[in-house]
Amino acid sequence: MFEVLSEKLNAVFRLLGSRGKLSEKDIDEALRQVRLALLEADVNFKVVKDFTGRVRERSLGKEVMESLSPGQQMIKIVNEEMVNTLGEGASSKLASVSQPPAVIMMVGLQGSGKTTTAAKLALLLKHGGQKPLLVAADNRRPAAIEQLVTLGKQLDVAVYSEDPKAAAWDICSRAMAEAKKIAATHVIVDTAGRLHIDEELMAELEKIKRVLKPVEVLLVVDAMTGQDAVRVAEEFHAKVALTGLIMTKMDGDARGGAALSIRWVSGVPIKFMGIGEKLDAFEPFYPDRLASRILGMGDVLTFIEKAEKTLDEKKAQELQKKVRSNTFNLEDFLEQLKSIRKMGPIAQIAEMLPGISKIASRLPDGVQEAQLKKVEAIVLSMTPQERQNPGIIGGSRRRRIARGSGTATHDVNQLLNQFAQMQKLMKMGMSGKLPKNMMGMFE
Ligand SMILES: Nc1nc2c(ncn2[C@@H]2O[C@H](COP(=O)(O)OP(=O)(O)OP(=O)(O)O)[C@@H](O)[C@H]2O)c(=O)[nH]1
Ligand SMILES: [Mg+2]
Repeated sequence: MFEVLSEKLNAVFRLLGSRGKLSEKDIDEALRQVRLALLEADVNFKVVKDFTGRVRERSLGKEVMESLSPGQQMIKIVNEEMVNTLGEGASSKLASVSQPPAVIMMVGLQGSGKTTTAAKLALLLKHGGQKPLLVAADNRRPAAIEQLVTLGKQLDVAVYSEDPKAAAWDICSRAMAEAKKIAATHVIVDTAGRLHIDEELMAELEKIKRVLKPVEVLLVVDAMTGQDAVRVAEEFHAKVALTGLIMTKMDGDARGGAALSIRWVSGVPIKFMGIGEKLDAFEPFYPDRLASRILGMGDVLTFIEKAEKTLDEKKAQELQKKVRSNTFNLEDFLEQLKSIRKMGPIAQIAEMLPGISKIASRLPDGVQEAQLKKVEAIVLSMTPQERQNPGIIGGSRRRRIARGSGTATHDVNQLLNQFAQMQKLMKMGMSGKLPKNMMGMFE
């Protein structure tokens, strides 16, 4: 996601971080490079100007100039102002209603991902214990109705559809009756898209809106369309009063311009993002997480969430207990390793981790995987006693383990040292950040 921008900003940061003191000239030079990187990523020029202006003002203030590590302070400010640009404090939660169902209307241009996203949102709600009803109000193409019906079947979510000859607003009003009948908690309405914004499309959307009285009108925008997406958001917002944005195709090679400009320019919060064609490739939008991803600080929080989902509840609790009582041993470590591998391709996980994300891109394919295998082999070559109590592993045992696992004694030493360090960290009460520490072993 936004690799080029990330890389350029990181180059600036590396330079900044290595400086002892910063002069006004240093700050301006760094900001000039940040400005260039943002403009090259197709970020709206007004957004860039505002952003660098805020960073400059704060960087020249006491908090940076008088601090011990001015470069790092400045990086912190860049991070904070980027979060601010992306919509600090914006809630990605859907509005709730006192009388269900909550109606969510999906609008957007053709091919932006409305139908797919409607299904993704339904799946997310279903996983959250809700009962969504999908409504096929795109009667312009019979295939569109078919598409939604198929998706609904796939997800086991109810879909309301009719003969495409009926008017979209009539379909919607009957869909509402159906929603009451089946006691749906949410009604997600898929509407027709056009290649361009036109009067007819807007008139239809306004009419549907009057019938549905939605709590959410979500504009689905394709992140790959850059500044066009920003313009589309402004126009839709002026006509149908949007409550939120969903950025799709964030997994593609979008440069970042749309995502970084759209909130600031339109004033509408981004609520979710689509990160793939699969129906679970969908995430609530967190400005702070995206900012740290762009800035190459890794996305520890997303990673932890992913880890938590994979680890089953009970195991997680056991683990917590062990960490707290400081009886976490190499056997538990191996268990952890296996669950980390269950989460998906290591490269994808690595991208979310601080430190690793930077080196991951430079490693040839397969090295990460090989690293994990090596650690696994070493642990498997230990006896159960050794795994439970690594303290007993002296020189001759280390040599035996290295031989048994096809590694060098040096590898075994390194693993044991890092494990000891991790235990120390855990003792210091960093138990909440377990996955990060685990992966820290491979840095
Ligand atoms: N890679 C990727 N593809 C996506 C994402 N969201 C949607 N798509 C793809 O984009 C294409 C268009 O998606 P649709 O959901 O049909 O778009 P739509 O807005 O309903 O299109 P119309 O109904 O024709 O206006 C499909 O091939 C989707 O699989 C995403 O987050 N990532
Ligand atoms: Mg569609």
